[in-house]
Amino acid sequence: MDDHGYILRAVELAERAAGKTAPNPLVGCVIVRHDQIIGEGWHKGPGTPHAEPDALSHAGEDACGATAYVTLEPCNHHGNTPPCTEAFIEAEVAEVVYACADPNPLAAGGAERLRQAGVRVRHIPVVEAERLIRPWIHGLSSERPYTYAKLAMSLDGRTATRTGDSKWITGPEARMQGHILRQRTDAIMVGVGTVLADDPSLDPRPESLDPVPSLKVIMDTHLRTPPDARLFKSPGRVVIFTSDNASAEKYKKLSKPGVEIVPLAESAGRPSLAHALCCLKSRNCQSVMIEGGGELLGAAFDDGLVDEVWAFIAPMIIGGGKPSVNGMGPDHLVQISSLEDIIIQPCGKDIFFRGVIKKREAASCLQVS
Ligand code: AOF
Ligand code: ZN
Repeated sequence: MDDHGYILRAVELAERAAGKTAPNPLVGCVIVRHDQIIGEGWHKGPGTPHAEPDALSHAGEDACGATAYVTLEPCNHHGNTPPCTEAFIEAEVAEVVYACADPNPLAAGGAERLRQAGVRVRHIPVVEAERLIRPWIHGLSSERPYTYAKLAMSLDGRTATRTGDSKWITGPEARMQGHILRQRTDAIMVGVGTVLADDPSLDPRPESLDPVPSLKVIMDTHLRTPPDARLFKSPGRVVIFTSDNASAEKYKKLSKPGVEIVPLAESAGRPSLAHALCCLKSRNCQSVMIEGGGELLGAAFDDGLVDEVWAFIAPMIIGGGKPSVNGMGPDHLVQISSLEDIIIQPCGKDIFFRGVIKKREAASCLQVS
């Protein structure tokens, strides 16, 4: 295996903790000697060892003279754990190869510290490693979580027919992949229209997968969520963002253990989405997936609140019907949300399309309500 291959292995390891490390980054590490992997590690969440000491603990004394491949520059600070730079120096690792520089001012400077101690250091940028930490990097400078817009739609961008018939547009493979994507995010958000139309469980995990429930979030201006909705029965806490003048009686009916109702000032007749996202950040959500419906996704795009799109596109034309993204949309093409770093893959009979929104002015919590 070459340098790139070892970094990709470290990315693969880091991915195992996707959706579990907030507010920390996903990080993976492999330690290699004589072209053999002698230790593998990844960060499993706040308070647990960083990827590097995890990998070193498996390599043991063989780490002396070895090369360590890390997806992120080793940290150089005493945080929850001691600096990873010191762990490498102590283990007498000969070389450290990292894929992304650490932009966190608290922990940065690891490469320099290692060089000073006589360790060879190389920086090899790898796009898969950069993708891994996009939500975390976003979080270092934003007051809201990184947001994914998930679309499941026909080729003409519809999620239902004119009469609302919508089951199923995408196939079982796409739905399974959708569940896997749900696991990667700290919260799954839907509008109340989707709750009323589909009664989704928003269960992030099919039974076969290891369960760590994401937060289930509903945008519900008038508290129309039925108290017996399926999403209250699946694992995970629920947050309902509502208007600050929602009915007290409905509020009482929905108040139960594991459910938090957050009244927010209205913006354009509904609780401000930007404000709701900021509230989620303060509840340790690094990433949020907005699943629908078209109204909520439209508001998210209109307000410049989407960072990345995950779309499942079914090979069918519905015509008329319900658009996957509603809202106003911009007046001119120069203002549209265009995508970069595109990935397109077949997914059963459907196509999976993923892309990152090109940067626009960030909406702030302070501009809203
Ligand atoms: C991680 N896991 O595997 C690596 C990190 O507060 P601490 O001690 O957990 O430090 C968190 C910072 O350490 C983090 O923001 C990043 O800059 C650096 N590297 N963090 O959580 C890891 N390698
Ligand atoms: Zn560290």
